[in-house]
Amino acid sequence: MIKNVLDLTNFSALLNDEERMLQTAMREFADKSLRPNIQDWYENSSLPVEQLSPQFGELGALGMHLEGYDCPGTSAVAYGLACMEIEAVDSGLRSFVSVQGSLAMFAIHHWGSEEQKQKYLPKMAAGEYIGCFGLTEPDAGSDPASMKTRAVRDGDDWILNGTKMWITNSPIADVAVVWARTDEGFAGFILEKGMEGFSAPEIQKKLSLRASITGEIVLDNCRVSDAQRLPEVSTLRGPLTCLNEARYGIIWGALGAARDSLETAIEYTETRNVFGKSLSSYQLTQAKLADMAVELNKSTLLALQLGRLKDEGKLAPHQVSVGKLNSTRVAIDIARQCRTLLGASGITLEYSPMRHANNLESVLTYEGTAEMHQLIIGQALTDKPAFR
Ligand code: TGC
Ligand code: FAD
Repeated sequence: MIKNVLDLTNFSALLNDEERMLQTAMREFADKSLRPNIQDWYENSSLPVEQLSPQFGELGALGMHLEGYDCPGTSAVAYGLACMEIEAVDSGLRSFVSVQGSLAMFAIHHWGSEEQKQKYLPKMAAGEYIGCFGLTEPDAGSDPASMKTRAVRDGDDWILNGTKMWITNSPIADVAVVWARTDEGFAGFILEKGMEGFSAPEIQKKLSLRASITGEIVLDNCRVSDAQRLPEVSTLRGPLTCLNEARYGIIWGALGAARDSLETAIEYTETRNVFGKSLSSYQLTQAKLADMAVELNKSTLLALQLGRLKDEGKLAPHQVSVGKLNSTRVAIDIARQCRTLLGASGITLEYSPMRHANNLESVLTYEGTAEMHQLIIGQALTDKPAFR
């Protein structure tokens, strides 16, 4: 009997030693330090980020594939595998790693000045500073070009006004990369906790991604020096370049949630007796398991192909969309189908599939909704942007 569902395509043989080693280390950390606590974190909607952040830092999971500034500089495939292992526990945990490394740190690494990189990146890589990334607004989600947050120049400073919404980790962040409209186009600013005119109230009562802290960023005449502006950005290319990175991590991460759901369902159907024999011995059950395993294996091979392209520097944004759209759709379908196999037991926190399915509602929506990725792929196929 196959124990690892990805053995159906001998996936592991396609990885190199370093990648396998990093994956094992991340899985061991996840099993020891994350999995035993996840039910409580999810139920209480209270992730101890300040405690976890240095642990992720020590493991090298923050800014994992960035070069220099105390970042590990691993391959994109190794980073993807880490996302997979972390999200196999919970999407909220992978979200923490994505927002820290692929959004906040990447923005500074890619678009920041040397001084900004030296000041922030080593502390963020160590998990000493927690970062967030504010692009979405109450009335501008899929269409960030319609953002209302405004930065106006005032001598050597800028004055920022506006509200960002649904921002992972904003209530506890030490460093917030915030995007605003200017007279010239768009700009990114590195804001710090405690600045006058900066507040970040938490958003409560979430039914999804409960093991993750989400908030607003309210800027009320927030004065910030020009030295805190990311100097290399003046168009939306700035934030959208960062999104490519986080979307890439989701391609792998969502499949971790799917794998964990499937493993949970296989184990459950072996031990659950219905009509006199184990649930796993019925053809209908096996058909469901087989279809899910095939989808998961195909999707993981796609993730690897996209990861190899990224490591060669050849991954185009629309190819990231192919992976993000596929992984999130496949994962949410698998998590829901696994829940059916668990019957009533599946609606409790004791089993992971429904928690994963609830989380994947957010994962399907953030980092570009499924519809946005269809439109990005549609544009690549037809040369006709159909967003507006
Ligand atoms: P458009 O006119 O096409 O482009 C504006 C400028 O950006 C460039 N560009 C990109 N650059 C890099 N990567 C990409 N993927 C890019 N897409 C576009 C483009 O070349 C242009 O540059 P320039 O310098 O020539 O001006 O932009 P548009 O306004 O038509 O928008 C296109 C669209 C709809 C695809 C884009 O707005 C989009 O992707 N919308 C979805 C928004 C989104 O994904 N938001 C995510 C917020 S962050 C988040 O959700 C974090 S979740 C937490 C977690 O990950 O755990
Ligand atoms: P809308 O843009 O209002 O979309 C609503 C519906 O309309 C969707 O189905 C969408 O696909 C559809 N739609 C929109 N435009 C079109 C069109 N042209 N054609 C057809 N259909 C269309 N953002 C950040 O900046 N930073 C974060 O850290 C962050 N973390 C998040 C954490 C969580 C838990 C969640 C849920 C969201 C987070 N987001 C974050 C916000 C996320 O990126 C947005 O929710 C997402 O981009 C969608 O925007 P919206 O919610 O405003 O939906």
